[in-house]
Amino acid sequence: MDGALAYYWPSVEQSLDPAGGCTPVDEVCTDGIDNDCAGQTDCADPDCSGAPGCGVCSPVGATCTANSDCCLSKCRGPAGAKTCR
Ligand SMILES: [Ca+2]
Ligand SMILES: [Ca+2]
Repeated sequence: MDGALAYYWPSVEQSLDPAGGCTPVDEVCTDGIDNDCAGQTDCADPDCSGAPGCGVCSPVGATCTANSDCCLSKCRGPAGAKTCR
């Protein structure tokens, strides 16, 4: 491209790119960036469902093995049959 186009290219390129310059890559669930350009960032992105650190938790009544499994951090009951309370 010649000098004039090279000068204007950044703004032209931006207008041509509907994602606003976002280059889709695999979502990284902990960086605060919408890596895959899908509009949801980190834990809000379905790609991060179940990812470590995304606060996926079991509701009351669900089976659990540790307090940290439960939204309310209460995993109670006999061994092997614990449920979130
Ligand atoms: Ca991300
Ligand atoms: Ca995303």
